[in-house]
Amino acid sequence: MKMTFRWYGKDDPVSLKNISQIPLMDGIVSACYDVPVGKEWKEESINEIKAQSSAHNLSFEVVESVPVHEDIKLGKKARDEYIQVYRNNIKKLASAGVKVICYNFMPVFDWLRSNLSYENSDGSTSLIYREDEILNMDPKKGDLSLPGWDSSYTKDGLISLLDEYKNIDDEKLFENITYFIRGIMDVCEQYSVRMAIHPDDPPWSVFNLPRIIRDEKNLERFLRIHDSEANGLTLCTGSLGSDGKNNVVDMIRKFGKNKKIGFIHARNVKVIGEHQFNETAHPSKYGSLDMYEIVKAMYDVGFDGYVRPDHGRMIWGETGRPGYGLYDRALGAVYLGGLWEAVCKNG
Ligand code: DNO
Repeated sequence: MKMTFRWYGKDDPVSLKNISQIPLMDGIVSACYDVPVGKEWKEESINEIKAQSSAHNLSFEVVESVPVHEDIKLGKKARDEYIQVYRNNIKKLASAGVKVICYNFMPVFDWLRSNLSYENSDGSTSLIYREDEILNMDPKKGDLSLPGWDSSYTKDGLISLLDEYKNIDDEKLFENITYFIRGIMDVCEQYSVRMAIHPDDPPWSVFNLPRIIRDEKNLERFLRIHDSEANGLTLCTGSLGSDGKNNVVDMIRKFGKNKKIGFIHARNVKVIGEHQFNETAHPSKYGSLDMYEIVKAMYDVGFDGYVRPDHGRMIWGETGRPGYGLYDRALGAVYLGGLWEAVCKNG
């Protein structure tokens, strides 16, 4: 496995120098974050990220994300143009040496949390999710400010977008994702790029929006759309694991064996109740997931893709982008690397 770290570019308070000093780090995961969804990325910008990371001895082989335009998810007429743009972006990224593209197919909102700085008893802060609090916020009134959300929507834009989804149920969304995948796979195969879809986070419907990338059955159905290494998963342990019914270890064994996992987001999460969870430090002791079993499953299936520690808590007085500070993620990376060394040595 190759250990990576997400880097948000020049404005990220976590520098490439910081990242390169983390033990066991092979590369970064990044993107042209300033390009609006549905627009082509510039070769110069992609190459700049590559040059900057190489200057710190870090590879740049994973992009997170190339976002999918809502018209594609909605199955609107303009989707063909946006798919063409997506194809062009895949080609440009492949030419710069990118091997894996992480993306998601969540309508409107990316990941959702009710509190971005919940104070733990030791004074660290975590991201947490309480569904009752989320449902008390009204996205149409603009009282929602969420970590993974494209905040460039105007209030009116958001209201009409949410209305458009009234006609989209799970089946329709599956139809639209099928159209998208079939529209890009030839380019991915030709350029040896692996698409790695990120699970919905949390993996259930929120605000009545359909969410389909959420459990083993649906992941299997998604993978059947096009059976190839180019059509794979970002196995995010924390997203899938926030639904106690998902068995993340089994999923890694099942999908990893068939070479369907290109990228793993490894983090722990403590399920508190139905649709309630806290993000925790990475070690098994703190959450509901057994990180040793997760890493063992990766090893047993011969996983040779990319891994990154995922959201960390804020510790030691650090401030910054929710979930994406330096310290706790760095501890997570080294912990995961330690587990990996142990399972490799034990065989
Ligand atoms: C959250 C991230 C997600 C992820 C996208 C992939 O921390 O894991 O925002 O990047 O869903 O498109």
